[in-house]
Amino acid sequence: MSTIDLRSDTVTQPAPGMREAMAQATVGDDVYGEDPTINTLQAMAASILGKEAGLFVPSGTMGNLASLLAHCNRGDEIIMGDLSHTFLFEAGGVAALGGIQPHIIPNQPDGTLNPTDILAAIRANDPHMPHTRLIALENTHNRCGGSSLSVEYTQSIGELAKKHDLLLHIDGARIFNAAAALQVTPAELVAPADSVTFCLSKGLCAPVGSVICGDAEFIQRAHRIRKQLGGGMRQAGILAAAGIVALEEIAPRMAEDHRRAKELADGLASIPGVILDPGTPHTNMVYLSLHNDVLNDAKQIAMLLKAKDVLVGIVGPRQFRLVTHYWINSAAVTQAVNAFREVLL
Ligand code: TLP
Repeated sequence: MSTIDLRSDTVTQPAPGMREAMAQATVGDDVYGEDPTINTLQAMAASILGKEAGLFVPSGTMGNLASLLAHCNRGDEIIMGDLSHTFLFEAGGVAALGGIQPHIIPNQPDGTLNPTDILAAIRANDPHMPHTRLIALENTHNRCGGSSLSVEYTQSIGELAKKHDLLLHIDGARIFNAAAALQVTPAELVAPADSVTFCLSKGLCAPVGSVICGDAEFIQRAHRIRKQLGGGMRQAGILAAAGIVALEEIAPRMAEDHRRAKELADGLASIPGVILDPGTPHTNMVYLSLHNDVLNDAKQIAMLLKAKDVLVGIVGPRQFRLVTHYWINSAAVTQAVNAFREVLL
């Protein structure tokens, strides 16, 4: 029996066709801008996201970091959610490496930032204060259940940003999931943003990489910063080749992962001891907690599930995140639900 890995969509093995594309990729020195496969991927990504240019980077973390460093100066402030990935899980990179101060406001349960909170966080033009430079959104919002931010909401924040002379960055690690869930194009979702990072190595199944998109002048600055961060890769077209397959073949099938997440949530809903988060799943993530009657905590339950070849993400003392992806089919969903039923007996 093969292991059912629901810890994240980052665990995805390359999809069929990727290894072959990688083996056949034409490559060059990308620090010189001479890798044709990377150039193709960047142009494809920019065109899909409706931006002028793209930049291949090794990870989502570097994509966000290089974008934010390209936009901000030391002492600037970024308004971001208290549950955002950049605030919680990127090792404080913007502060440590950019001297940029995160100004944290509450994420609403649906992943949005309240415009009133944003307005209250914008600093006055006063030499005592940091300079507010940028608003950062996340779509889909990982810690808010994988929820999607709508086109209308993003537009309203884009307008607010413009009005106050601020920039807008979107951590769109899973923007293709958001687009599928909302039945809109990724370009519509990021139109108001000055920059966006999306990941090839999550639900899109590529082994490595993310792409930053924005206008050509911004991408030029991000390119230099990528080099400063040590992310200037050489014949990395081998990696980009998998990214091209991801955009052509995997991006169009995101809704399938969302259907599987729904099957998973429906199966788990009938198990005593499981409390599903309200509204879960919004996309490819199922968030759930253990009922107080369950004596084991999340770590113990995860170990019991592991013994049944089911791996789950632990996100709190009694809380789990289960993520569906290309390698989770209906049989895997059934097996995972059965495993939960057995360990929660
Ligand atoms: N998220 C990972 C973990 O770090 C939590 C996961 O398993 O979901 N933005 C968002 C919204 C993300 O969820 C992640 C990764 C990143 C950025 C960072 O991407 P990588 O791991 O490529 O640096």
